[in-house]
Amino acid sequence: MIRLFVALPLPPLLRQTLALAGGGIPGARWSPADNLHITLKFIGEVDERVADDIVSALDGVHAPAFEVALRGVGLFESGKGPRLLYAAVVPSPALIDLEKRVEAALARVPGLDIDDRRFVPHVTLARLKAPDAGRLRAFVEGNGGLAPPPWRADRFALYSSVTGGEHPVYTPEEWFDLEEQDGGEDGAWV
Ligand code: 2AM
Repeated sequence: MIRLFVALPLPPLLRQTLALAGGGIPGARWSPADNLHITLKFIGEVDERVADDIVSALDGVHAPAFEVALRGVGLFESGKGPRLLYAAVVPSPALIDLEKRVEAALARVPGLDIDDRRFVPHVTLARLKAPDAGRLRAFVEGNGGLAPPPWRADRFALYSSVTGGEHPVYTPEEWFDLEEQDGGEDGAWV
């Protein structure tokens, strides 16, 4: 069995910058730079043969390359309080379109039961367990204006995830190119 998810990578320099901004909140487990990405679809544990079918399905995803931007930070809350600190991703039409195309491709793979949670594009900066409330608030307020330079997403990947250590280890197993349009505007293909 292999644990998989589909995601957009972040440029290495941006990953380093975000990782360096972390720290100083007791109760926060910060993502290492290598782990920073934008999940398009979480798949979960599948058999290796199903993984081959997933790669074939994702090979059939055709979508344009597009600009991606991060804007500010936010918190996902559970009944017990904040669980996850993230950098928000500007939800451009092209990004939402890509997520839909990935979802549609995976829906055609027999034996997959993909979660259909609402797509809230984000980059997980830290997982939280009883975080220091004052420090967390200060971080969220201090980074409300986070706006690093946008970058061009020109490929996405099928990542494997190995959990159990201090941090999960994410490895791109297959890359899928997004397509450059000749002289066209950014945006969803019709
Ligand atoms: P998260 O960072 O918001 O927790 C690999 O686990 C990636 O898939 C993570 O970015 C994680 O998102 C995302 N993911 C989505 N649903 C998940 C789930 N049910 N279990 C684990 N990871 C999930």
